[in-house]
Amino acid sequence: MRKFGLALIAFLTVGAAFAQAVRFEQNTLFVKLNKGAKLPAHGLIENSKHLFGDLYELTTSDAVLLENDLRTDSAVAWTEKSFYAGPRDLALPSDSKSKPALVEDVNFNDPQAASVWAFNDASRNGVSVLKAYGELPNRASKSIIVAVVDTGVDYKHEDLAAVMWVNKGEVAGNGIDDDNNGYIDDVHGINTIDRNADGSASANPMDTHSHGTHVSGTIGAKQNNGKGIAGIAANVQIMAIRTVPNSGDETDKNVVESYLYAAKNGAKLINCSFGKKLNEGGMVVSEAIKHVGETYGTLVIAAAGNDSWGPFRWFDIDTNLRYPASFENEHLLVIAATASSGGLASFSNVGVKNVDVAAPGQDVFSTTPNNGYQSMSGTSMAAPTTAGVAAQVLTYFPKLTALEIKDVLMKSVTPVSAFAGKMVTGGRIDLSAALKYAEATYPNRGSRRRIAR
Ligand SMILES: [Ca+2]
Ligand SMILES: [Ca+2]
Ligand SMILES: [Ca+2]
Repeated sequence: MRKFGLALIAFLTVGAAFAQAVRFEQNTLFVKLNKGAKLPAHGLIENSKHLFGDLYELTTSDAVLLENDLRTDSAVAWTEKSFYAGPRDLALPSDSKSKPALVEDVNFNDPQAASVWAFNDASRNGVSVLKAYGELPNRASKSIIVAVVDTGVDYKHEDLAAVMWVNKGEVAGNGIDDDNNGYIDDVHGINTIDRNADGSASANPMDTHSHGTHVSGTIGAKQNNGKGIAGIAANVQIMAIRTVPNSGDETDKNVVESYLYAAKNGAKLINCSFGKKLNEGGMVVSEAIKHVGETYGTLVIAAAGNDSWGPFRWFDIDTNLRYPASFENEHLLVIAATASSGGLASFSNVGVKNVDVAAPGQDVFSTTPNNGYQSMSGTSMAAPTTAGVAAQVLTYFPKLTALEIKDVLMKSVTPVSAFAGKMVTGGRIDLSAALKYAEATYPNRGSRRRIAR
């Protein structure tokens, strides 16, 4: 059975690779220069944009010809095209048969908060959200910006409008880049899919799918507003970046731009509930993740992917690579999905090297566009559960570096025997334990202590 399964998947993958290998943006080429080298002049370079370090994004009429010339230039370390991810379904419908029990003793006034089963204690397979709110650190709370790089966000949703990031230096709708960050009218974020005539990202990140809105509610839906649900994090701002088309198929160029925009504009976490099978180069996106981690203290949290089913369970992303999840990159936290019964969600990818932790991702109840609420399933939902926990820890420990917040989340997991050998930690994240671990291990990274009255 196993042998048959491998043969079949090899067949499917070869077909997919053949169809997708040639799909890249004709007008974009990334170039990494050797240290200290200058960008060579070339007639096919129409525009050059410095990204960071020795990395440039070139605009050209012919990426293939330009790459052929530049890759052998003595100034050039490597070149890479901007590849498409390939179309795919973004999330799985929830299985109504597995509807989780309502959470008991919810003390938020939000009418549907009891449907967020991740709030349960570890003994009930949750991430101890309610428990953590009963024992908050004796520290001041700082607002944390989380970038949701996704299909966009319904920033007018009744349970999200109040938690949207607002770019305070930007005046909406006046056609001017008031804060001079390179983006006109970017009040809640940017849209890298729908670009202006000059090629710059547009300003409206409205969700025309539902994926990004669902992800956002899990992280930070407004607590105690008498509406909808409660997000995991209390003091969070959602930065909306529309980069994943409704059909999947995001490009490396847009992903890199999203990461850089998020970090430069203050996001400490980037939720990345997407991934792809092919990565012909794979260097630019990984370098961007490292750059935002090292330079801005921004951690990228990525979904492990949903390829497990039937004979392909458990689908191992150490050997069947998925990107960004399979990058060997310490500035990346990769999340598997759990079910409310406590086990791994049947669709979740695994990988003892490339998957770090697990978090609730099946039957996750959250916000959808037009003031809607719905259950969805996927590692796409496990990543924002983790981002919400991370944001709530950073609220009290805002000076943690990207590697330190990753360390806190990984060291404080609840071990689950069935997860051993399937991910680095073999456990499910836990907010209560993470806050205690941060207080014990990184007290100097905390906000000021409150004075007891
Ligand atoms: Ca601006
Ligand atoms: Ca403006
Ligand atoms: Ca609410």
